[in-house]
Amino acid sequence: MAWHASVLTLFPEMFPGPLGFSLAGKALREGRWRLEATDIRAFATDRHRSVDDAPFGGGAGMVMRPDVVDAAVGAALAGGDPARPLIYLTPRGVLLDQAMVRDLAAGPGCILLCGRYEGVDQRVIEARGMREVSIGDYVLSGGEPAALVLLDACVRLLPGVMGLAASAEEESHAAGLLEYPHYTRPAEWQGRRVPEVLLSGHHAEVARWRRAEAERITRERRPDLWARYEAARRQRPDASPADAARGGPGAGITRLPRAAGAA
Ligand code: 9D3
Repeated sequence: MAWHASVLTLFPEMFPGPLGFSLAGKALREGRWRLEATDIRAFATDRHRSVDDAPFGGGAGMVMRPDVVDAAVGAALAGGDPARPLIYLTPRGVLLDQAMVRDLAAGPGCILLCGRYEGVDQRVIEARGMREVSIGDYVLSGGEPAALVLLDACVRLLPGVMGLAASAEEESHAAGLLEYPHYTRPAEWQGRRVPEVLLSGHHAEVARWRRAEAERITRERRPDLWARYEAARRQRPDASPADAARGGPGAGITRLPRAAGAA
């Protein structure tokens, strides 16, 4: 069976959205994965089709009703492999990372619940054993863009979506560093020259320059990744950092041992 994503949302028209284009869109049309967006409002029971209500304890905003959300989740579970993980996208969730993406992509698919308003009644989250996931420390207006991000990250890892060349190259970059900068023709553009070493044809020097640039950029921009990279290098001083960090592609980076204290 193809990898199966079910999205529960008040805005089903947002899907497939950007996932209908490029690699993900082609793979969707080829049947390499399947996407359904279900309108949570279809599970409302009262004549006003209400999906939310005021928060107990007072305060601003509205909360999505547990009975309506539970009915939508039940329908999604019945419409596919019931072993698919259930994920509630919420700013208070655990941070999405490439390890989670890799695990999800390796499974049967997922059921994604997108919140609107202040969020979903906590009891249905607990009753259904949902995993709460955030895509980063910034505030979105709803869970839908987060669902699109999570799905994009998973779908590109499915067999046959990216092609062998791209995935092999990604594996070989297994160093735990941000990428070095890229250049193409012309060799001079608006008075800016491409770094001379890249025109030299000296493959070993090109490789050394790229490694040095990747390290510099990582040190400057991502002290967190840099610390892990250096720790991995200290652990196996005679191995190449790529060997020390082996395990698969990261988030434009590559995979490293978990930082101390990480989940
Ligand atoms: C005023 C308190 N807000 C929490 C920071 C309430 C709130 C803001 C935004 C509740 C929900 C949202 C909508 N965001 C998401 O649904 C969401 C999200 C996000 O905002 N950032 C990062 N990841 C995610 S996943 C879902």
